[in-house]
Amino acid sequence: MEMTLDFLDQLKEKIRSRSASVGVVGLGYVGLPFAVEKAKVGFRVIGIEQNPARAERVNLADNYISDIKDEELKQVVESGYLQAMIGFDAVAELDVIVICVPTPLSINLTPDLSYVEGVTREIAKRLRPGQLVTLESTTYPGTTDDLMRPILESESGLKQGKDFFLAHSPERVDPGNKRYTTKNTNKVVGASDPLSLEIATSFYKQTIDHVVPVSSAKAAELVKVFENTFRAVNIALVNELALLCDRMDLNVWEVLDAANTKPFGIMPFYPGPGVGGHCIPIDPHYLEWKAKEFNFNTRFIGLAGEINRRMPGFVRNKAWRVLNEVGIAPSRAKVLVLGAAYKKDLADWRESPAMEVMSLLLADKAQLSYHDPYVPQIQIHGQTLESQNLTDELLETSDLVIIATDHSQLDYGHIISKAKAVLDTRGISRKLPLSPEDQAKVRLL
Ligand code: SAJ
Repeated sequence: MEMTLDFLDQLKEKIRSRSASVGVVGLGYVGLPFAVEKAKVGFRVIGIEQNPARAERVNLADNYISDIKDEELKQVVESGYLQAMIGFDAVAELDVIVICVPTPLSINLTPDLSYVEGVTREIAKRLRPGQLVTLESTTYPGTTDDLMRPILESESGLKQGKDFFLAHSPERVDPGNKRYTTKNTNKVVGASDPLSLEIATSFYKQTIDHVVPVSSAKAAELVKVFENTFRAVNIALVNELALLCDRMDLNVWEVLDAANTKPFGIMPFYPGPGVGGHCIPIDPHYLEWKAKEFNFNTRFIGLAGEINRRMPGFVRNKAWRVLNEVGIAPSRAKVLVLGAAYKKDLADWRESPAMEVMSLLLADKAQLSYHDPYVPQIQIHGQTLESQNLTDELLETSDLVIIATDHSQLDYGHIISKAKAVLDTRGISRKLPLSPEDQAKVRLL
């Protein structure tokens, strides 16, 4: 036990004095902001990134994450507190290693932990006594204890909680959120032995205002997957309501706006063209998959995913109904889609419902164009489409304008005044002072 306390005391002192060297594996929208926060307070941070272009951009302080202030990245890179490298050679010298790699889904909605497993094996080869390893990637309960721990222990011969320390602390990044950042977002930390929990909690407390310890890594993993399931299910609920309101010829936006006047016991969610991003459409299926091991069917998750995945097709059908009202066939229709990104004021168009809508429109032979101020180019059906300049001529010559992503910087009042017909899938137009003539052009989801 005294051996462990020596390692623990040394590591605690290094963390307290911020002389600990920190590795961050994966410099994406989670890893890079985390690395900058640690470097800002004086930790020496090594970013381990498999994409050479990204590593080079970090070392040139060429920022590619909109949630990071350019001058902060520049400051920590130029002062030598943050350096990116390819490969894992630095691992043996590090005191703390934080893993922030993707946890995607396979084509049939099953977890793909190949990144986590691959990184864990590389770390295991270089693991030494006195190190802390934490996993931040969103995953099913059991990944840290049942996948990572055996690899780390068997490869190194070291024991968790005695020689090295292992914890799970799920990332809680809301891309584009200007109010909640890495530093002021409460952080859950869980570990399956008390010493690992103690050291991981002290590590996170160095740069995060409020840390929430839980009793195990599994509990911490489940907290995050629950958070995203909560959103997926509630978004699906309002999407289902939109589908029903369409049948009942009721305005779902009016109903939800009125329901949200209730001062308690409700939370605003709104329908849309579907659910995008690399979290909400994906993470709940990690829990759905794991639950089957316990002969348990998480029906809410499956149903939410099914409803949310139906929305792009619903948008396409509504678009054809709008065009049909003016006698235009899909294959002859000039359709302008506003927004390719998965949600407003972001450039990320991966897993974007707008892309699914455009794909369906192309399959129906529509003459498609798009405009997105954040996304200059997209690839779809093997074609490359460029974002078109949003000119009055483009608006006036389009048979239908679909608002798929409600980027704040667009002038929707002007857009509607110039368009022939508008399908607003984000309800943005409902807040505008439109003339009766313009109001008549707009169909809401
Ligand atoms: N969406 C709706 N209706 C809504 C809310 C969202 O259609 O009422 C759509 C959005 O347009 C988007 C998708 O759902 O396409 C996901 O939006 P989101 O903001 O829920 O998800 P992300 O992936 O941008 O960020 C989320 C975090 N969001 C918030 O907490 C507000 C959070 O769930 C996670 O911390 C984060 O993903 C993550 O990394 O897990």
